[in-house]
Amino acid sequence: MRNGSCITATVTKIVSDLYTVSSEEGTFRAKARGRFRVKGQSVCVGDIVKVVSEKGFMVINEVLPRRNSLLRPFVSNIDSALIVVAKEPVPDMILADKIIVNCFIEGIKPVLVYNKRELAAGGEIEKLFSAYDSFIDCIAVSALEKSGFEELRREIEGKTVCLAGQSAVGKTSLMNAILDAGLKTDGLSKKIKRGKNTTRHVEIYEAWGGKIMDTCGFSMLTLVNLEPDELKYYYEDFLPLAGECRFSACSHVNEPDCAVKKAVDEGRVDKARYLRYLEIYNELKNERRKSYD
Ligand SMILES: Nc1nc2c(ncn2[C@@H]2O[C@H](COP(=O)(O)OP(=O)(O)OP(=O)(O)O)[C@@H](O)[C@H]2O)c(=O)[nH]1
Ligand SMILES: [Mg+2]
Ligand SMILES: [Zn+2]
Repeated sequence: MRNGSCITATVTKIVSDLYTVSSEEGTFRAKARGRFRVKGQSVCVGDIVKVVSEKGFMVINEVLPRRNSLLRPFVSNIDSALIVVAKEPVPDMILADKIIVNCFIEGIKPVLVYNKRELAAGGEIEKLFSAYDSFIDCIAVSALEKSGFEELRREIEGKTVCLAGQSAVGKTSLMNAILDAGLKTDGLSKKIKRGKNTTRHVEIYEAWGGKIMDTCGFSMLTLVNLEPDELKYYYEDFLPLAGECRFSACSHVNEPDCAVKKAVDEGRVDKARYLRYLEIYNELKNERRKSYD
């Protein structure tokens, strides 16, 4: 690239502070100007950026406004998040519920993907899906057997998606199976039955007519900038019932004549999901209290 020339490109890979950007002009390695990190606005995979050529280096000097973004995984400008859970490690559905909330806040389509389905006992996957399939797509797949891939392809074709979830659920294994590649994967730690955080960077791959981001697994997620009483707006399974609660501002926690609680009692809303809602609600309350102390 000529010195001083400027291009618009997409960030497709970040390894520590080395960025890969792609544009019609080609694929380049770039660095980010320090001020992005200073302002707390770091660059993430999916960002559309302006890159200038300076003395033989490519430098990212502007991040264009994001259509949407997630902090965990840290990605932007996506259509859907494929939230991967598996037979092992034991699914952390609080984590999945929080990712779903963040997706709805950001206008991203959440999809629940159950991997390693060949290990699951009969009825196990259906039971887990029954709490979600009224409001999001749920698909069961196996990276090992390459099964459920027709449904998976439908979620990817023509879209930009990210894989999201705990370590060792098989995000990179799915990526490998889709690409027929040999990216690094690893098993569960025998001692703690948890993942080993094998993938250490985020990268976009192109396959099946779509763009797929493989990301780093995580186990902690704090919902930021959300009031406890706003949480209910991001529970699409509760929304149709809210009109029947006695109080229009019902948060479905302690209020009398709550239609959501009634639906839980009658088995129309999944009880475990409702109990997780209460747990997340209380977590938000505690966060808030702490910030006033
Ligand atoms: N039985 C079975 N094992 C699988 C399947 N998919 C992945 N695995 C195994 O699960 C382990 C973890 O897979 P990874 O692909 O590294 O998981 P990951 O989600 O990318 O993990 P991080 O990169 O740490 O976030 C590996 O030992 C895989 O071989 C599957 O469909 N069936
Ligand atoms: Mg991985
Ligand atoms: Zn209510």
